[in-house]
Parts: sequence; C-alpha cells; structure tokens
Amino acid sequence: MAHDTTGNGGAGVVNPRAVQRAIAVGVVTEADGERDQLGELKELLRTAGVATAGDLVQRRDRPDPDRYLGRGKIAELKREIKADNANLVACDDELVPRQERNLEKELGVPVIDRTAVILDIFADHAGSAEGKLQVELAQLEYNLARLRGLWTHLERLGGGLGSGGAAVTRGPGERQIEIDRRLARDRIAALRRRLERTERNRAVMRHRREGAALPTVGLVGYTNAGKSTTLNALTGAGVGVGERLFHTLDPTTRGFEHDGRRFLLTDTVGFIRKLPHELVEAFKATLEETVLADLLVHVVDGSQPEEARLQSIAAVDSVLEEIGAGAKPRVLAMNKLDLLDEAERSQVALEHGGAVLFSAETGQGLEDLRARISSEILAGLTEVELLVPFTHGERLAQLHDLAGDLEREDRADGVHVRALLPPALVRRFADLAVNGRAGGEGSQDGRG
Ligand SMILES: Nc1nc2c(ncn2[C@@H]2O[C@H](COP(=O)(O)OP(=O)(O)OP(=O)(O)O)[C@@H](O)[C@H]2O)c(=O)[nH]1
Ligand SMILES: [Mg+2]
Repeated sequence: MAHDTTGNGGAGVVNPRAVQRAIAVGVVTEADGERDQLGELKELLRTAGVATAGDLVQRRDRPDPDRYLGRGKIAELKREIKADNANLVACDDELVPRQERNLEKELGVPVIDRTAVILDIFADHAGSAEGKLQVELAQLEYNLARLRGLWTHLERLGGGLGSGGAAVTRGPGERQIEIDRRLARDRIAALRRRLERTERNRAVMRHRREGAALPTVGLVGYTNAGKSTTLNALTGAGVGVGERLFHTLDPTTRGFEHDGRRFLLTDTVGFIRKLPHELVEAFKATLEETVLADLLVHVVDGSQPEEARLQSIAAVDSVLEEIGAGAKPRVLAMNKLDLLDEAERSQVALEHGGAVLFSAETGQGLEDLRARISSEILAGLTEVELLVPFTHGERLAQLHDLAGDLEREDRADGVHVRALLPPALVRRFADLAVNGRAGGEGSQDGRG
C-alpha cells in the first residue's frame, strides 16, 4: 500500500498497512438501483491492503459539490467512524479537491477516493519498466491536480496517522508544495518522453508480429473475469493469475493453434467501472494492443449475479468505446461456467445469445471458444486482387509463404494474384492492390 513510485523516497513513513481501517462510503443515485454499491470498493480496498471497518450509503441525485455527502450523513459518518474505530474514509467516486478537503476537515480523518485506491493497486502491481512509468505518470497527474506533494496518498496518510493522530497532514507546507509541483511537472515531462521511447519499442515489436502475419486476438474484460486464466488455457502460457483485482498490468502475447491455423492472443489490463481517466491516458499504449487486434474476446465472469454481470459488461463496452475499439468484431465469452448449475447456465445462455459459455479453469467449452475465434477470424479475411510486378519476385514469394494457396495468373504487366488475407496482410500488400478492396477492411489504422 505504501509503495513509493515517485523515486524521491516518499515522506519517509513507516508502512501503516496494519492500522488502516476504512469506512466505505458511496452516493447512490436512482439509476444505481438496488445493486451492491460498495461491494467493489471494499474489494478494491482489500486488494490495496486496507480493512473495511464499516460502510455508509447515501441516496441522492448527485454527490454534494462541496462535501460529497449531505450534512446529516456527515454527522452519521462521524459517529460511525468512532463506533467502528476507523481511521480512514474511502469514497466510491473520484472527489474534487474541495470535497476531499472539506470532508477531511469535518471528519478529522484522512479521506481517499476510488481513484486513489485504484492508483495505489496499480502502483503495487506494476511489474515491467513501462508499467511502472505509466503508473507513476498517472499518480503524478492525479496528485498535481490536487495540490499535493510528490508522495503518494497513502504514504501521506501514514504521515497523518504516525504523527499522533493529527489526521489531516498536508505535508511540509505551501512553499514546499509549490516546489514539489514544479518538480512534478518536470518529472511528468521526463516520464512522457521515456514512455514515448518505450512506445516506439512496442511499435517495433508489433511490426515484427505483423510481419508474422498471424491474426491477432485481444482478450478484454472486467478485472478478475478470468482473462489470464483463459490465455493460459488456450495457449498453455504461464501467465500469473490472481484472486485479487488488477493482477495483470502488462500485456502478454502467446500463440495458439486451431484447425491448422495459428493465432496470436494478447492478455491485457482489466477494466473497471469508473476507470480513472489518468490511467486510461497513461495506459493508452498498452490499451492500443487491444485497438489493433483483429478480433476481441470479451471475457465475462458468468458467475456474477445478473446485475453485476450487466454492469461489468457495460463498463468494458464503454472503455472500449473510449479507446477507439468500439467497432471491433467481438466475441462474448462467458467464463466460470463451472460455478453455475444447470438452471443458471440456461439462464445465462438465454440472456446472452451468441455468447460462448466456457470455463477456463476446467476446460469445459474451451474447444467451442477456439472454434468460435477461428471462425470469426476466417470471416474477417478479405479477398484481394494484387498485381505483383515481375521486378518484385520477393514479394510474391512472401505472399506464398504467408497466405498459402493463391490463385495466380501471369500477364504482360506482372503476376495477378487473388488471395484471402487477414487485415495485417491486407495492409502490408495494399500498395499492390488492383481491386481497391485491399484498403477496405483495415486501412483506417494505418498502412504499412
Ligand atoms: N471457478 C472458476 N474460477 C476461475 C475461472 N477462470 C478464472 N477463475 C478465477 O478467477 C480469478 C481471476 O482470474 P484471472 O485470470 O487472474 O482474471 P483476470 O481477468 O486476468 O484479472 P486481472 O488481471 O486482475 O484483470 C482467479 O482466482 C482465477 O482462478 C473459471 O473458469 N472457474
Ligand atoms: Mg490478468
């Protein structure tokens, strides 16, 4: 929880993990219905190593602009903090600085928001150099917007808790904060430059993969839906699986075969309702893997109650929309079939017509998923007609290697070829296309 990703040694505080006891708080609107509003926040807190001591929900049209909750609710929350011996309040929405400040003033304990908790989990789970840079960037931007120092929020809490219960410790004063802000801006600029470099490396790697011309399939889904387990089951890869949220942050790509065809499958970071925009921004490059896939497999935890299941599907759809992948061909893959009884299975199948039901853990239905991926990819092939000039014999040889069977005819101006190609190859040979169709399928995301 108290990971220092800022590189400045943080606030020099002892890890306060053991003593953090939070009250989970949320504003529930009419549109939220009856669902378990705070279950996910509690799960996030647990993943971040914070115990939930109690919870409090307020029904309201929208959060109070100045203090998130209404006055009466704040009084109630104060009593609850005392009764539950809590030392932290966690709100289920992203707070504006004013709301956070006022709440802390009135409650006398540190207040964090959903974004802070998610950022902290990401900081804890980032493994690769790129992932660490992305998380640090997101945290700096979040803190900068809140006039904070460079320390991460939960270390800041540690400072508050450690200094004899003076709960609202704002760090070493306004002047220091000004200096920190300047440093933060410099650091943000430096991080952006470094990320640009790693993004270029990634582009090179992607280019190599495209060179292999294998159709690529992106696994997407809500955090904890079972994406990594699915990747492992389909490809025999040894990707880490976790029972907590946001286990995977770095994309992993592995190959698998079906019916003599090879595919590439990419596992990536999970999505969540109200995913902090700082993170979407920082993880753009990672998420781009998704945008560039030929097919998306949307993995859903089919064992969730209907309400939660629909919510997480909608959350994933909206993130896909946000990163420009809204129109990608998609397969809905209902996972964790093993946790459902017969009646529940029929119910889920009925509700999500066209979905593949499977279990990544037991392997049930996995063959259906493979077959479905394969047939969707085949359906995505484009027939192209190419004219390969006689001077470009090497490209014809390439085409033979990559696309297998070709229909070819030697004419005066060169070799005319008809072939069924996946989008990556369509782009690669677009310069030789004669029927204008070669640019049709995948040309929006760039040729060559
Ligand atoms: N019962 C059951 N559990 C499953 C199945 N698939 C995955 N799980 C469990 O669900 C949890 C999450 O699985 P992951 O594969 O890590 O999920 P993920 O979607 O990669 O999660 P993030 O990386 O955190 O976004 C783990 O505890 C898995 O063991 C399944 O088919 N059946
Ligand atoms: Mg994972």
